[in-house]
Amino acid sequence: MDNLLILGAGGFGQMVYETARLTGRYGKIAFLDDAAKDSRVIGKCVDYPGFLGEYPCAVAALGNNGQRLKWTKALLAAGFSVPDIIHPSAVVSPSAGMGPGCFVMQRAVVNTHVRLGMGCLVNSGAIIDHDSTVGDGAHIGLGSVIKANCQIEPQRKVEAGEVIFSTRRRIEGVDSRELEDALYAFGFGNRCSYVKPFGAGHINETYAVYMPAEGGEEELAYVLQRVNKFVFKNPAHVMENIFGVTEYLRRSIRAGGGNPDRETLSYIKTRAGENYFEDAKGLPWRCYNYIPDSVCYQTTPEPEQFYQSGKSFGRFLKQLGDYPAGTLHETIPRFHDTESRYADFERALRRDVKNRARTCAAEIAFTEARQKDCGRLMQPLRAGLLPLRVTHNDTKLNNILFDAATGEGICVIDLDTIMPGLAANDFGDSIRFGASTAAEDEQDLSKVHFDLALFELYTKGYLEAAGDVLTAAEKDSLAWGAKLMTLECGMRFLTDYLQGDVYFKTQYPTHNLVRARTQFKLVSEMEEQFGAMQAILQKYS
Ligand code: ADP
Ligand code: GN1
Ligand code: MG
Repeated sequence: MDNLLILGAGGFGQMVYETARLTGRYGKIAFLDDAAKDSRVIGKCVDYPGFLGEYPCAVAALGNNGQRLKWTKALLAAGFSVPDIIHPSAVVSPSAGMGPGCFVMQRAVVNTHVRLGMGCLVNSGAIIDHDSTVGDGAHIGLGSVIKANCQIEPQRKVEAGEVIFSTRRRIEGVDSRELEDALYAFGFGNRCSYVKPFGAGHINETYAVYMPAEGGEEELAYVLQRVNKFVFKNPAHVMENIFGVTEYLRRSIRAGGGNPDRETLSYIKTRAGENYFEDAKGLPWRCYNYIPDSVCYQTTPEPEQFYQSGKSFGRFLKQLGDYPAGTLHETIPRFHDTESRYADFERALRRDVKNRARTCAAEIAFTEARQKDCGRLMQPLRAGLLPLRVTHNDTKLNNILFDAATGEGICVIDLDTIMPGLAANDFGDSIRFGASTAAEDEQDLSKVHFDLALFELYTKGYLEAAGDVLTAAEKDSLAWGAKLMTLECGMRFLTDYLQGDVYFKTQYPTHNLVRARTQFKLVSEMEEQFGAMQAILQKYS
C-alpha cells in the first residue's frame, strides 16, 4: 500500500482524508498545509518535492478551483502519482473517464460516458448524467445535477443544488441561434463538426451538416433546411405530405428489390418525435439523410443526364400511381393553375408597387399576347379530359440526384409541392429548365435556345418509364405542358419582379427580370418548333 500526501488540511482536506482511509488503498496518510495546526500536517505545501520518496501518491485537496488545478499540475510535474479519490458510496460508470486528482464524494453519481478533466471535484450527492463533459478543475457542487450531454467549462463552480439543463458548444458555420437550435433539435449538436450553406434552390435555406466519420475525417451526413414559410403557409401539411410519400416510396422500392436508402429521401424526426422543428421565430426546419456519392446538377452537363432525369421523373409518376391522392394537402393553392398565375401577373402589373413596369414593357406585352394560351391545359382538366395524378410539380434538373459513379438518376428531391396535378406539368417543367442551352438566369439571350435534341432525349426517357400509364390525351398534352410551364414560370418571375422580389431568392435587382427573359425566349422558340415537338412525342408514344 502506498502512502498518500494530501495538500490542504482544511474542511475539504479532512473529507478527502476520511475518504482515502475508507478506500483502504493507502498506508500512511499525511497533510501539507501552510496554516493548519494538526498533528498530521508534516510540512507546508511548497515542501512537496521533498516527500516524493516517502509519499509516492499525492493529491491537492483545495476547495479553490484554480488552486486545486495549479497544485495538481505541480504534483504531476514533480513525478507524484496523483490518484482519483472516490468515495465507496459513489457510483461511477465503468465507461466514465477521469483525469488525475479528481474527487468523487459520498453518493455522487458519474454516469455513462461522462468525462472529467483533471482536479475536478464532484461533491456529495451530485449527479452527472451520461455523455456530459467536465473541464479541468471544475467543482460540481453538493446535490447539483448536470443533465445529459452538458459541457461544464474548466474551473467552473456549479452551485449546490443547481441544475444544468443543457450547454452548447460552438459549431463552425453556425451564424444564427435558429440554426443552432435546429441542429440540437435533431440531435446533432453535440457531435456535429460543421455546417455550411448548400445547394442552389430558389425557395428554402439549405445547409449541409458534416459529422465526424471513421478515421478522423468529416463527412456530409445530413441536409438541414429552413422551409420558406412565406411560400409554404402550412409547413405541417408540407411535412405530412413528405413523410407520407417518402414512407410509401420506401416500402415500394424495397418490395421491388431497390435500395430505399438511395432511391428516396429519408427524413428524420426531431428528438421530440416531430416531423419538423419550429424555431424561436416560428420558422420550420426539417432534415434528411444525405445520399452519399450523389451529384446534383444546375445545368444539363451531358445529354445522357437529361435522358436519365426523364426516366427518373417518369418512374416517380408511375411509382406514385396508386398513392392515395386524397390524403395529400395542397401545399400551394393553384400552384400550376396558369390562368390564376396570369391573374396574379395582372394584379401585380396594376399595382406596380416598385414602379418597375416601365422597365419591362416588352416582357409585359409578351405575356399579354399569350393570355389565351393560359387555359390550354386548365380547360381540358376542368372538362375531365385530363386526369389528376400525384405529381411532383417542380421537376427541374436540380431537384434530382444522380449516382456519381454510374451517372444514373437515382432519387427525386424537393418534395414540397407533391400534390395532385397534371403529368404535362411535370414533363413541361423539366423541359423548360433542362432542354435549354443556357442557365435559367443567363443574361446573354443569344446563348439561350430551346434544344430539340434534348427535348427528344427527355421525351424518350420519360415515356419509356411512364408511357404505359399515361392516357393518349395526356401524351398529346405534353407539348403544351412544355410551352405552358415555361410561359408560366416566366410569368411568375415577371410577377415577382413587379412585386419587388418577394418570392424567389435573388442576387441582384433585375435577377427575376433576367430569368423571365430566358423563359420567354424559350417559349418563342418552342412556338416555332411546336410541330417538331409534337412529332417527337408521337414517335415515342
Ligand atoms: P428549394 O426549394 O430551395 O429548391 P431543395 O430541397 O430543392 O429546396 O434544395 C435546394 C438545393 O439543395 C437543391 O436544388 C440541391 O442543389 C441541393 N440539395 C438538396 N438536397 C441535396 C442532396 N441530398 N444532395 C445534393 N444536393 C442537394
Ligand atoms: C422554384 O424550389 P426550387 O428552386 O426547386 C419554384 C418552382 C420554379 C423554380 C424556377 C415552390 O423551385 O416552382 O419552377 O423555382 N418552387 C416553388 O427555377 O415555388
Ligand atoms: Mg429545389
